[in-house]
Amino acid sequence: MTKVIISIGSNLGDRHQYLQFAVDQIAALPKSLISKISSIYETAPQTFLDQPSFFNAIIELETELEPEELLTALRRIEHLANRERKVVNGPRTLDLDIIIFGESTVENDDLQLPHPRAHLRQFVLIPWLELDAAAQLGELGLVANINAGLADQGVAKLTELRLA
Ligand code: PH2
Ligand code: MG
Ligand code: MG
Repeated sequence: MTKVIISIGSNLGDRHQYLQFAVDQIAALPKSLISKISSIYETAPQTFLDQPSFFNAIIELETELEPEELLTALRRIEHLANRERKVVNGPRTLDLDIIIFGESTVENDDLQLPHPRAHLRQFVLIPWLELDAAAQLGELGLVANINAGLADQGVAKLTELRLA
């Protein structure tokens, strides 16, 4: 089994429902078991700023799938959630990104692992730290140290909503 960290995000429609849909679909993947789910965080949009705020969370998955098989499965789930690819980094019902896949490094047009922008994004780092205070992001080292070096990006834990 390989431990995988998946970032899930939504900023269109019922954001909570789309994140729960993602959890349910990921839980049903073959040869895979969800081991941890973070709280939901409401997060200010990054990169492309003129869009609604996101709900983000992190899932830890134990899987025997290959990275490319998992990527294909996650894209299918995005598609099932009515995901449309209109604007790069723009609004989406559901975005599922593999952040790390065990200690694998992958570098091709479809997939880069570890995720090449994860170290810049508190909407990934903060919920990940909730699951694992000792988390490591490949060669960049401790997630806690990376996160401490970033300026505040407006990531707020929602206490009234959760994923089951
Ligand atoms: N995803 C992006 C771009 N910007 N900002 C937040 N807060 N959350 C996201 O999930 C997000 C984003 C591209 O995938
Ligand atoms: Mg993304
Ligand atoms: Mg994506």
